[in-house]
Amino acid sequence: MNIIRAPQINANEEEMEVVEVRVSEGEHVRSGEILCTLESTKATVDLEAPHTGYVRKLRIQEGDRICVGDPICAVTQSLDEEVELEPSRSPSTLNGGSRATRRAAALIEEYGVDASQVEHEGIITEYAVLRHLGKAEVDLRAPSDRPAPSPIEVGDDTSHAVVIYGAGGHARVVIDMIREGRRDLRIVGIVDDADNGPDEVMGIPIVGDAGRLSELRERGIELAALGIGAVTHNALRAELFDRLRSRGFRIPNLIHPRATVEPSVTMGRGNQIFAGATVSSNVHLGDNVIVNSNAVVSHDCRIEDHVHLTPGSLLAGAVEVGPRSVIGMGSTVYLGVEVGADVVVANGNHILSDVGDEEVIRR
Ligand code: JB2
Repeated sequence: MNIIRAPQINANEEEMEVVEVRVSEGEHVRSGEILCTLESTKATVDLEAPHTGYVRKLRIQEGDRICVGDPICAVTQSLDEEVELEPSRSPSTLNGGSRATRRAAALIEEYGVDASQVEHEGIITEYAVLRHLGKAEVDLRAPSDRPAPSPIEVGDDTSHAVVIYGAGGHARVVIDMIREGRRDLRIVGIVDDADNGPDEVMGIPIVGDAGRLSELRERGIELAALGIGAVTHNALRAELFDRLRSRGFRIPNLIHPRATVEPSVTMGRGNQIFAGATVSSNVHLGDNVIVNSNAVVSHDCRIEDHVHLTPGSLLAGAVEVGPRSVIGMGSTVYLGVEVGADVVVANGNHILSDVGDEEVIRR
């Protein structure tokens, strides 16, 4: 077992902020995989897993302030291994000694909340404060002009409830795909990070930005779909997918009822197979692959995580496509060709031989 602790980022700086948590409790990580990102006033560091194993007793969440040497989590060889972490020295930012996330602490200050009255376990979260404010019938708008976060109707039965991340063109396609192909699912809302975006998309309310994902998860929403296609910046999809997973969401495969997917196809999670697409025999799709409208993936292809096969692209048999690559509209890839990682094949190309990592193929 290895206990991961907050490092000294700068001399003479004892505190830092957790800006991103990339893993969740119990998740299996590989050696070198980034666990979280920490920020001091002068620098940002990515903390890596020292060895392959399971993340246990994860203590931190986005927005926390922690102290140098505080335990962050343990990485164990098995999920059965006993783990004991000593208490953190983290800031007791609040009177009375309770710990709160940065956002929770800001709300407590803004609305003059008595932190000892906020129902919580462990660290006080933003959601715990909002729930307290709701119960206390405080006028959320009074102290500032900022509108209060809108309440999210999740309903009583959250077992088939799904949240969509993104509110643009791709989200619209994903919404229809769920409405058409996964009638068992209920879309409860959209989160989107854009400033001044719309209030709703095709009748689904936008309930806030990614900061509300943890709240949704806490309220029992287990499923999420990535509604951002980011066709010109495909690596973003990988980041956002990881963000959803690190918040503990399950990301189901979405297959349009008018796509053809042979029974011998295997796939990970979070894949999206659009109307008119064909995924043929013995194909393997990793995670978070988009097989867009009318794309064809012939027999025995292997498509790695986060690949986007855009509309009308055509892969012959036994083609391999590396992680995060994009095959442009109407492009074809010849039998058995290997396309590397982070490749972009622009629209209308015919790829007849292997393509190395990070190459950009233009017509
Ligand atoms: O850096 C970002 C970012 N940039 C854009 N971070 C986060 N978290 N979100 C980002 N977004 C979000 O992507 C916007 O807030 C908005 O929800 C969406 C952009 O919408 P747009 O319609 O421009 O793109 P899209 O990603 O939904 O769809 C593109 O990709 C599809 C595959 C479009 O070009 C479609 O035509 C295409 N079919």
